[in-house]
Amino acid sequence: MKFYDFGEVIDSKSKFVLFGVPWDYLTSIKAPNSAIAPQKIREVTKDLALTTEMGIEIPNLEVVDLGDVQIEALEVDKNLKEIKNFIYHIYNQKRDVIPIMIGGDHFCSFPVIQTVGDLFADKDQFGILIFDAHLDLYEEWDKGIYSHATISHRVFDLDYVNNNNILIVGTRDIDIPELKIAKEEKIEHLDAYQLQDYGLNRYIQEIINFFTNSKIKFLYVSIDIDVLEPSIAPGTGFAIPGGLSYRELWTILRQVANELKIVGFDLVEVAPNLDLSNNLTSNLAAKLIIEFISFISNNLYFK
Ligand SMILES: [Mn+2]
Repeated sequence: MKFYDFGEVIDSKSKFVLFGVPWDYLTSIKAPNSAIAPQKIREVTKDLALTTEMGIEIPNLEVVDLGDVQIEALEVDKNLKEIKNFIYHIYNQKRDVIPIMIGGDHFCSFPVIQTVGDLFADKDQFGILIFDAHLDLYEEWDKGIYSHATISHRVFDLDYVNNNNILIVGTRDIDIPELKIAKEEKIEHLDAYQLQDYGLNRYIQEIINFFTNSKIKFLYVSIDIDVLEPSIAPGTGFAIPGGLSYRELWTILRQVANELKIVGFDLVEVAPNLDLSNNLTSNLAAKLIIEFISFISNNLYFK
């Protein structure tokens, strides 16, 4: 089953190339299963309607679903290489496409961000926006420097990433060592509670201003599903109360896609075995992905 039955061949019209990373070895929960999320999120799309909320016909969006990267759970270095090579393979077929990764745990985002960033010519204009309940800024966690709780730190360690081009949004479960690192390195985060304090419009403006003040024009967006309020996205390993609503995140993505050029995005940490029996979290993930694609298309086509 492909995501919304999209084709699997990149051609001259392709704009978005979606792929799954079925890998959850680097999570720290005891019963991980985000590895099955890529397939589950594809599966639920067969029962979802074929227009976006704003009336775009989904089959008209130029999306290709290349399937999943070959993963051997315990082979960390090999998997990182496989993921990188998968993206090289995409760009070799068409350079100006937008890669979309469905995880897997949050560490799956690291090789994707690294590859998209490494290959991006104008690094001064490249930024990273992460939606997450957590900072994921531990230096090491659980299995070492590679963990879903260290992903933001590993991204921050990339030589073209600094506190002017990475922003973490929706945080509300920050551990003491992470807060210390964020303060020392001046890594900016907009906490979930600030959305209520500021109101949605100012919150969005804070996000956009952060990047435009740094002259960032091109953005990679990483969405950890746990940024959302767990009552609407229960199928995830670390359910932290006080998250964003679906509509708030939808509105933020809509505005961000309008103001900045999105060069890649991912959605991670959906755990289908922890979901409700009506697949609420997988449905929500599929909707968010297709809605975000439609917002980006709108910007590509009409600006
Ligand atoms: Mn995360």
